[in-house]
Amino acid sequence: MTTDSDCRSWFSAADLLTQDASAPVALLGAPMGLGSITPGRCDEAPGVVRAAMKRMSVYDLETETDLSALRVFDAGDVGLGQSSPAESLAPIVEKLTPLAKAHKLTIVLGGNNAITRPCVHALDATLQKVGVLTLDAHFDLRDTDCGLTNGNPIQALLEDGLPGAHIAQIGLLPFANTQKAHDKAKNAGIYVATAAACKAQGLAAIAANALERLASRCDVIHVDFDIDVVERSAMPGAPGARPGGVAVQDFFDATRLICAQPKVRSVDLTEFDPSLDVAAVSALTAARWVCEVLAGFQKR
Ligand SMILES: [Mn+2]
Repeated sequence: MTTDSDCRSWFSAADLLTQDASAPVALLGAPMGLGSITPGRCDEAPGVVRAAMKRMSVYDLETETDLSALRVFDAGDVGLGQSSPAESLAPIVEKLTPLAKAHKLTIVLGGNNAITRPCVHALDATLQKVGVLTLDAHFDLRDTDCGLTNGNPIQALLEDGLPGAHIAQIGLLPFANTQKAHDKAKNAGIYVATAAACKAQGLAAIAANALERLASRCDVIHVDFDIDVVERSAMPGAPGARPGGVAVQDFFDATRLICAQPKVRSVDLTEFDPSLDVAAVSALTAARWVCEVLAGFQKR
C-alpha cells in the first residue's frame, strides 16, 4: 500500500488543523451554552464541528479548489465553564485578541450567539474601526435590561458604542422579529436585507453589497454566521431556524465570497445545538461552512 492510498481514508479538513501558531488562519472554540433564550447545548458545538471536519475532504471538484496546503492553528476552546454571557466577555476577548492580531483570519466556533459581542470587541477595542455583518434570521436587538442573552448581542454592541452604520444584517425572517427590533435597526442606520430580498437578488450578491458598504467605512470586519439563517428543513440543529430561511447552497456560496474579502479578519458560527441535530445534517453543514470559509480565504 502506498502512503497516499485513499482506499480507506483521505486527507480531511480536520487534518488541516495544526498546533503551529504560524498558520495564516486560526480556529478557536467558544462553547457558550448559558444565556440562551431557548436553553440547549450549543456548548457542545465546537467539538462536534471538529469531529465532523474529519468527514470532509479538502478538495472542491466544482471549482477545482484544493485546500491541502492550507493550515489552521487550532487554539483550542476558551474555558467558559458555567459563565454567563456577561462573564464571558473578558475571557473570550483575552484569548481572541492576540489570535486576531497574529492571523489573517480567525474562525470562532460558538457557542450561542452571545459570543458575537466579545468577538467584535476582540477585533477592535475602540469599536470605531470595526464593521459587523450578520447572516441571521434575527436582528438580535432585544432589550438588554434583563441581561445579556443570545438575543441581544447587536443591541449590546450598539450600547457599547458601535456605530449603527457599521452594521449590516442579512437573511432576516418574517414572524421571527418584532416591529420594535425593526424600528431599532432603521433608527440606528443598520443595513437590512430580508430573507426574501436575499432570495430574489441572491444571498451572495446581497452579502457583497453589504461588505462593500462596510469595507468603505471600516478597517476590519467581523462576520457572524448565525446558522439559524438557514431554512429549518436543512438546519434541524438550530433552535431559531424557521421554514422560509435561506437555502443551504446559498449559505455556502455567500460564505466563500465573504471570506475572500481581506478586511474580514474574524468569523463566528453560532447557534448550532448538536443535541437537536438529525442525521448529522447540521454538523455536516457546519463542517462544510468551515471548508467554505477556508476556500474563500484561499482566494485572497
Ligand atoms: Mn442570532
